[in-house]
Amino acid sequence: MPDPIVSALSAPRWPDDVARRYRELGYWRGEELTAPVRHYAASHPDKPALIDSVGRLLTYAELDRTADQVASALQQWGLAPGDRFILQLPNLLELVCLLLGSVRAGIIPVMVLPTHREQEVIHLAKGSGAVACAIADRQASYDFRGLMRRVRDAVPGIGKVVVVGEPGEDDGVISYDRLMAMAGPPVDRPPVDAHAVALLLHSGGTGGLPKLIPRTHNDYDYNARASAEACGFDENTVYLAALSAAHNFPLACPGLLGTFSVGGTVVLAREPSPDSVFSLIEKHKVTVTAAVPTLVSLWLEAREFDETDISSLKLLQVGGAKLAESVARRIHEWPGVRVQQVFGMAEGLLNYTRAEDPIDIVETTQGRPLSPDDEIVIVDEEGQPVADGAVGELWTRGPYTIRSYLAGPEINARSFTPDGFYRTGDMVRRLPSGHLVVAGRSGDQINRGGEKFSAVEIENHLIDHPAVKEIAVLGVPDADLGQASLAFVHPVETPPSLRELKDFLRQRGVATYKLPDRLRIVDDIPLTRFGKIDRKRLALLADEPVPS
Ligand code: OOB
Repeated sequence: MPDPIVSALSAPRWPDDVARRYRELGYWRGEELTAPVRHYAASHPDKPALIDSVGRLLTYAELDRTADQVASALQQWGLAPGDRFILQLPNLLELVCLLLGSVRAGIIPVMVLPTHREQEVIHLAKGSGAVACAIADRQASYDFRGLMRRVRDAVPGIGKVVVVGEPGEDDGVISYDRLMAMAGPPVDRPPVDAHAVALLLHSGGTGGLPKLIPRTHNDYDYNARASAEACGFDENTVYLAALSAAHNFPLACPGLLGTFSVGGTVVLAREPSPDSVFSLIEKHKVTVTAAVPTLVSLWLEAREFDETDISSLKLLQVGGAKLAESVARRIHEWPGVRVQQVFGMAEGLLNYTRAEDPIDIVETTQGRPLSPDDEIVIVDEEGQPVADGAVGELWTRGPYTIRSYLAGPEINARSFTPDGFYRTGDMVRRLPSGHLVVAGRSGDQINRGGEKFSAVEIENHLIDHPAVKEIAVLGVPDADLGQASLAFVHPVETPPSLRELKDFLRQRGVATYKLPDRLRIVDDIPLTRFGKIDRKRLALLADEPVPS
């Protein structure tokens, strides 16, 4: 019987006539995603392509050669084109080399965040049918080898692990250096089909755990290249990846891949603390970086006491969660820095404010679509278009927005319309200029400082806690995070403490950012007439003062 994941990965993703149109319009170039690195290796071999936080540097020629060596080594190691390969690494040179090398070899990287734990990694590993993974030995005192051992107990199909650092003694585990020693001389590989899936991203999650997002060479190349153009990137761009490069925003919006598409230089920050970021900006004359609003607030605060020379910085992209106008204005007090709002999603659609937009548009909207062929509809609860300027749910399709998840038919039927629009779950309104303003979200997704997760996922765990009779988790406004998570618990008898609930989730291997920030004990959980948690009434309850 054919493997259902392989069949789903090789299914056509856009209708033939639509795909033809995107090719004719030049959005899809038919090139492999790493082609720009090859191109600049030929034309500008000595240009710095990649620098990490400890100053290791690869020129375009070196990066291109290393990507080829990784491709060869992965094949020698036993991976074949089409195999899925989990990358869970901090922002290290090796992450970029493994990513480019696997894409070149037709091996499909599965981008997993370093903050993910057993629950998420096991889910993404099973869903992708992964056979190998790459991790760091430790990051910020957390031991990823232990995590991977537990993941492999649950997903025995992961036969191979490559560790950047100390590999340990487990079966099938080797160090990055040993992997690279397997590389053979360059070989002619058959050309990669640009319509094929190049990599798998993951969604923030609604209605449960994250979903896998298949991005093709064609669409992701366009995503990165068109973004670079819209954001004014060129060969003088020095882009600092402060956020985890496994995330779509720093990876391709325009991020690393957008910088490579114009022959610029990428600098990797191992962690996004103000000290590390400001000193990297000073040292490498960084011109642009990207952050979520909570991180920007942290940088703004730190800047009050900081004297590092960051005058090279010209553009600060902010996205992932809504940027408050007041914060946008504070950034504009930094000399020479322009803000760009980015409202994007791993599923595709990207909205950017542009350099030529008036300042109030930049400070108060989340931008307008990247592509002339991004189709946008804003609909009411019946799926009918709302009046101009009214708030509704954003549906979209276009040359870099997926038509289906790597998931079962029920999930896809819920997430996409029959004519291929992705139902984003984002509530927006559109200005006459085409700029979108994000008004909130429908459904159960919580956006905690840019890190998204499904309330339902956490509810499904906490209902198993012995002290919990009924449970609901809700995103509530929070001055620092934008949204914090509040757990409403109807207890069996003695109410559990917040600490107990957090420990319970931690023991189950749930990522830390998903643990509830606050707890409210209640006598019952309001339900809709369909028996679902009534999140609207809960939001009203959340606003009420806690009874003393
Ligand atoms: C980015 O991607 P994801 O997949 O982690 O999250 C997507 C969701 C959106 O559907 C929206 O709910 C929220 O994050 N979001 C924003 C936003 N940018 C994203 N909400 C309000 N204002 C914004 N500027 O978060 C992402 C992907 C590419 C570029 C930038 C962000």
